[in-house]
Amino acid sequence: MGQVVLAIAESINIMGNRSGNAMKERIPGPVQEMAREETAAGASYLDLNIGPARKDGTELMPWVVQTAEAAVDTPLCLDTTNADAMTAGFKGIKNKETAIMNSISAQPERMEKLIPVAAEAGCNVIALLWGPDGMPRDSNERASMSVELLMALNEGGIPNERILFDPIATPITLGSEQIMAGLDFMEMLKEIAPGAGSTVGLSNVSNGVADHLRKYLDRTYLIMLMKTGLTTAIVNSYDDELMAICKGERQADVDMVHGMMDGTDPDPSTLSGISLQHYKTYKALSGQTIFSESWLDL
Ligand code: THG
Repeated sequence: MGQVVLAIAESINIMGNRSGNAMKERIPGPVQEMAREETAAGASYLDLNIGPARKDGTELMPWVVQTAEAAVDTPLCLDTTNADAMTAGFKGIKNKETAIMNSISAQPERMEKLIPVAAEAGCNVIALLWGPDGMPRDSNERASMSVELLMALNEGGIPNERILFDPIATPITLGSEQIMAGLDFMEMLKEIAPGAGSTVGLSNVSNGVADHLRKYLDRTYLIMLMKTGLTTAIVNSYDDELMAICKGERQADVDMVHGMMDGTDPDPSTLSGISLQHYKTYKALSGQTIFSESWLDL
């Protein structure tokens, strides 16, 4: 078995077909079925994403938490931008210490409200690189924002071992430079926050790309991030191939892509199937070929 990435399953969310309506109507069945499916697929955490939930977040988050906990023992990842809903969710949760707070960003009012809640719960925290003016623009801004978040979290009593940094992945449609800059930051993070973990919402990279093609980008991008030591990833656990990569079952593909990142260039005529998909997708993600939706056919 090779390098492993803990999977945070993303599909229980307010935008989803199956889960969205169930959450709004408070119907436990679909949420619990999905919690069992994601767990069976090998997820280490279940993301429970209620979005901003402006109207009823303080009721909805505890309901989703308790509904999931009644079905599975899998650790939960509470995902909302509503700080009051997050606080309410951690009040009602059974397994606080194994849970993840998703997320605390570098916005003063979010840090002030949520750091004490996380410290009290003793949970893990995703530190999201998102500030008062949105996303950091370059690696300097990323570094200073991560230091700012780290200091505030440490001062609030949350040790590095409890923090997962999320550099926020950018879509390939915005260009490969941004993607490679995100990977550079992941390397810097080891020195900025020794002992801290990391996470990335993989599907951000394929945002805006035709649905049937998205999984190829997400899979290769995960392998690229693994070279930087990524510890967790927010994934579609219904993609078996992606889960196999997370579980360390695709070491040959991992070795090939990591070799390409170090400058080796395999002969594509010796590749086929999934390894050829990784080869072509790496070339597009790294900017060696120009990205278009026909990148796999070329
Ligand atoms: N970082 C952190 N948290 C995050 C993100 C991140 N939470 C939200 C998001 N990004 C990750 N979650 C999802 C959930 C669903 C989808 C993508 C990301 C998704 N769903 C399919 C769709 O919309 O086509 C299917 C929906 C359905 O079930 O119908 O793409 O980056 N910290």
